[in-house]
Amino acid sequence: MAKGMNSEYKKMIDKQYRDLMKHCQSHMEQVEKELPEPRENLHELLEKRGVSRRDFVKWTSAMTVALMLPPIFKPLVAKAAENFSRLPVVWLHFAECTGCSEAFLRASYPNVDDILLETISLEYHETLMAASGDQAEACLEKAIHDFEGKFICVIEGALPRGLNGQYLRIGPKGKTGIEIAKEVTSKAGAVICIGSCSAFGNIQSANPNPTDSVSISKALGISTVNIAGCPPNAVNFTGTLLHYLMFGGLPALDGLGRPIWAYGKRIHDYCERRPHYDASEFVEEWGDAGALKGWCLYKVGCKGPYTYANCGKVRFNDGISWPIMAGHGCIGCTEPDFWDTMAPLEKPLPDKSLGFTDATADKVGIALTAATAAGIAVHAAASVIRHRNDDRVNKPEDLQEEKHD
Ligand code: FSX
Ligand code: SF4
Ligand code: F3S
Repeated sequence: MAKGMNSEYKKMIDKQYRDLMKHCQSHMEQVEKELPEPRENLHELLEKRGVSRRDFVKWTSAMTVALMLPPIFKPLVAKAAENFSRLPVVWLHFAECTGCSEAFLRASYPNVDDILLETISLEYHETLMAASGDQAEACLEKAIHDFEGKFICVIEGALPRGLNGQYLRIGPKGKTGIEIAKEVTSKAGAVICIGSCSAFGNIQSANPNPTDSVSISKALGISTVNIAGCPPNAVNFTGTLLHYLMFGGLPALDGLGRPIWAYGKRIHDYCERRPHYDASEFVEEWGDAGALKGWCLYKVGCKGPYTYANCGKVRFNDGISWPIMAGHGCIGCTEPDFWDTMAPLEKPLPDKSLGFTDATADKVGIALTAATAAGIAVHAAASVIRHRNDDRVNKPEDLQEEKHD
């Protein structure tokens, strides 16, 4: 009986994957018809930058797994990567440090993700484009006109609402950040917030927040995909764009608008120091014997148990290291309001300050892991383009309430 049920279940799963694959293939054919030819030949570029065919194949397998797809999708992931430079992107900067762009550009030994990001068809990016003033503004107007409904609007930075938005004026016409953001996002196919500033407000909105800075979703009342982190990891952005190219929709998101495939588990779950936490081996103060032995940083302020992100798995700086590996606890930079809620940075949180103890944090982790296991449903549900006013994503402020309850 149980055997019969298993084979029925397997048949059902196989069928769902076949349907998903058909959807993906037909969407990618559509992309090839509708969007301009790739600007770059990815394989030539990879070769030029010293990335071998074998590395690309390895990357394809890793990305397929990361996106929670079975191995049969590998050729489609590779195809989507080849089409990466077809996707028109308009990249806006508001109140931030540009560390997010920097983080994506500064790879000394670029991997496939870094090279893919270099190929994006950037129609407008204030920091990188040669044009300035009226010329730059004309580029922006042309891009949103030519690719209306098709381009991805990527946003770095929070929006100051104080003084009617006048803390931030940009360009020759002196438009406020809020005016520009409204204009551009209303014509975009999807809005992706890069970094915790645009996603949640970050340091700009920390107490006492004199400029009344808030996240994009709060300032404009729209839903956004939030690639959280200060700065975020390039891999999480690349994977999200690949998903968009493959399925015509954005991946399943958690209640804070973060892709579950990248933010579904806690830092604590991926941490190489976790065995020391479980064995109660803690660094008690900086530079002590425990620090030299690589013990757990919880007692010197690590917020890994409260923070959802894959930093330990994907790492930074060409995959070399990440904060905890470098010897500093996680400060919770992928969580909303972390400057206020995770402080003090060098001490553990009193158990009740986030409304849940470590035991309940574990339950949250388990619930999210269960959600990620439902991979097929995830992709199927996300196969419709997530439009601007889609209300399936909670606003960050709702989530704050939810999580802290
Ligand atoms: Fe914010 Fe990004 Fe931190 Fe900086 O632009 S997420 S302050 S790394 O640069 O927005
Ligand atoms: Fe790692 Fe921090 Fe968890 Fe310790 S508390 S295991 S250092 S994430
Ligand atoms: Fe941020 Fe913590 Fe990762 S501080 S970069 S979420 S390890």
